[in-house]
Amino acid sequence: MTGVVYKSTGSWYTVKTLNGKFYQCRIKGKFRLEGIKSTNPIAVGDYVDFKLETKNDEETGVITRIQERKNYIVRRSVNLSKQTHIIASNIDQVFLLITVNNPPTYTSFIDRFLVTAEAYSIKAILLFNKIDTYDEETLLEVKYLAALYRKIGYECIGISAKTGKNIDKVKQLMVDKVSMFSGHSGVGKSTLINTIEPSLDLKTKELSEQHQQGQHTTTFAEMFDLSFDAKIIDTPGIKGFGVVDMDDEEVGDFFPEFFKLKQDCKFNNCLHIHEPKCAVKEALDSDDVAFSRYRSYIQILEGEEENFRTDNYDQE
Ligand SMILES: Nc1nc2c(ncn2[C@@H]2O[C@H](COP(=O)(O)OP(=O)(O)OP(=O)(O)O)[C@@H](O)[C@H]2O)c(=O)[nH]1
Ligand SMILES: [Mg+2]
Ligand SMILES: [Zn+2]
Repeated sequence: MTGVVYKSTGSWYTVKTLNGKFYQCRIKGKFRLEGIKSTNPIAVGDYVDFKLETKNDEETGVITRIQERKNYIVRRSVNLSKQTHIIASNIDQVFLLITVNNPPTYTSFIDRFLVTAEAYSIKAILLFNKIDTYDEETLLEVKYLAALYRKIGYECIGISAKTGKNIDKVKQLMVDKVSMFSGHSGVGKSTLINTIEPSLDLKTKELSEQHQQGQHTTTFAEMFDLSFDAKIIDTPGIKGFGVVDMDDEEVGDFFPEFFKLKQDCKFNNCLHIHEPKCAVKEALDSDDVAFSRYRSYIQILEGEEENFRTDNYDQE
């Protein structure tokens, strides 16, 4: 039998077959995919083959094979620096939810996220959420950031999961696709999914409550079928983002605005740091490249970790 993984809780996987039936499946013994060292061998979105077992009148499945992944998005595990955690696979696009405050999302985080999406060729869309709560000054900041990222080529939408503002635009983008929702804990991923599809009634939580417990509200990634021919993956909030290992020369290629300028640099292997006649540095001086983007680039090159604390992925 073949199906798609809709949920993974560590040892059990919820798999939906092509004719719409759900099975609880597990893996037996060691199950490793060649080439990827990950803390989880199977992720939400994976297509798997499995065989059925009946024990005590209960039918469960044993996964025998993972079909090749079209793509996947990972975050590097904090404790095991060489290991990665696959958040989800076979996704068409990823929406990054951003809040300017409550909680704050910094450009270093946005940029790391975008680099990861570029590295895996996954379309990324930026959603600036909670615009119903912002004062004029904060709205100006949203406008500034949206203009910055639009100029690079990323679609940006200001939304309110609470009032429903611009949610129709988000829905339009989702039709016929598998979308993943990502962002810090508390930015409103689950709230947005509930606004899009109220019948799902996902658990959401006030920020103050979250802090008291030091817990994320959503603890496992999960895929849902929506009523308008769309699939959505809700994920637990991520705090820090370790970009997957990549060569220094590669990093700039995942900043689309740097990549476009690269051909004008004097050296074709230019790292845009100290080299003479560097088109990226020139664009930085004339404000055609944003300083925050350049700073994120240097941080990634220097291997600086973002404010890493443990999050749910490290406990799985
Ligand atoms: N005012 C306002 N509040 C919002 C909006 N979106 C979400 N919230 C609130 O923000 C809080 C956190 O929302 P959640 O949906 O639980 O956040 P999450 O991103 O799913 O968090 P994790 O599951 O922990 O990763 C809740 O109290 C929501 O009601 C919005 O657009 N406006
Ligand atoms: Mg949530
Ligand atoms: Zn250069």
